[in-house]
Amino acid sequence: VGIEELKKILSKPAFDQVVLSDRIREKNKTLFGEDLTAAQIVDKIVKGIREDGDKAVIDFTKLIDGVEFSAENLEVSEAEFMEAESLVDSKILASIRKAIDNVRSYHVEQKPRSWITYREHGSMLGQSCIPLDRVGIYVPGGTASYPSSVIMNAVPASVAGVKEIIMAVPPAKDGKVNPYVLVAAREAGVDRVFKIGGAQAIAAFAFGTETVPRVDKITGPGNIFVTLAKKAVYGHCDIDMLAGPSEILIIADESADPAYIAADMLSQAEHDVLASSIVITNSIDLAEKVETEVKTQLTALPRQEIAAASIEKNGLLIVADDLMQAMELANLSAPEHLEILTREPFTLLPYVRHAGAVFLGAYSPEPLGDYFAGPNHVLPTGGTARFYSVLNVETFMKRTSIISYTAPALAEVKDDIIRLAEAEGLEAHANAIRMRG
Ligand code: HSO
Ligand code: ZN
Repeated sequence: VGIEELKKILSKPAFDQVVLSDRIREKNKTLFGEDLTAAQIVDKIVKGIREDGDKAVIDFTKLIDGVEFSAENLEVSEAEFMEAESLVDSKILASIRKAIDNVRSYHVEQKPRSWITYREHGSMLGQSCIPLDRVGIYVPGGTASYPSSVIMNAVPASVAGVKEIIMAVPPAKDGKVNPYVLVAAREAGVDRVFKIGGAQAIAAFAFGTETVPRVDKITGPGNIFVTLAKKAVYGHCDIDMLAGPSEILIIADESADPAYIAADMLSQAEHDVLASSIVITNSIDLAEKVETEVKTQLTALPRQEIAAASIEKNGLLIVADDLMQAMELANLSAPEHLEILTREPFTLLPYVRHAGAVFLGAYSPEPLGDYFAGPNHVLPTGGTARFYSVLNVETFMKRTSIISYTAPALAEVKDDIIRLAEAEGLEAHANAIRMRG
């Protein structure tokens, strides 16, 4: 395709239309007794939970997850945590702990400081950074139940100093939760875990129920129902971002190893059929080698079916005129993950305008960031890196202004303020100033 066409393809938002697969649509038709759009389903769930609290949570959990809970066992009990601990492999637990240490020490660097400046006549101005009281972390279930995502949400919240971190995760058919998810939650500082999935969890977080306390902010990835529910409750509480399927964009020149590129593409592709993996290179030779490598490596993957479908639908190999054009196209796409596999990757870094996270050089593959290096893996997708940031400590804090003037400091500025108040026709404002001086 031509360059203009390509630009259009790359800059198209990834989730401006919701297309449910036939399988999901059929399933929902049976569940709800009518053919509803994703937004209508979410609306029904959010309204139900806002009005009926626990009762609606229990009913929807039975309907959607096929699990019958009473209000008492919506929350993961101490016994369940202990069972989870007994099930986990000690080596994996040790790796979880190392990952938490790395993520914690990276995020400690981000912590904003409250500040105060002293002005003339002894007046002061400042800003205090205050952690949120309570946040709710959503962790998806099914094949995407990731202990690493628990860490990536809980650790920055704990570094921020959030008073209470609660979490929701959908129960499996047997009413249980992945033991690694539970252990990671404990290790990373989560206070309470609820076995609630999808839009139900988001609504319970936003409005509170008899069992689930209302939160101030909801973070964490989820499927389209979770994302639409976050959009629906925004304003009742805050949310981190609207997240879509995972993406990687790799800029490579002829010095890059095609096997590394193929492996990194497939590491995204195996997440989801909707995940996208794009390579932009200035070398036709490399592009051809990558294509062959992807085919070879695919055959050995346990999640081959998902990865192959993702590559087939959303994989792109682009040959650009040069690396600067590659960079321009990458910025248009604003990918979640940008890998730069060129001879001198740092020379391109200043041109990166829109990307969730940048991985430089052959030895910084994306899974290093997914699990271990320390930076967060909750990143903006679908082109929203144009305006969203990676999840960070400030996601869990807010800022408050501090103002303290003395009599001489106010006297010096009173005429200006009175003039501005009068210009706005706000006499009471002007009086509040006049009275003091
Ligand atoms: N690449 C995913 C995060 C993840 N990978 C979790 C493995 N586990 C989205 O950034
Ligand atoms: Zn990943």
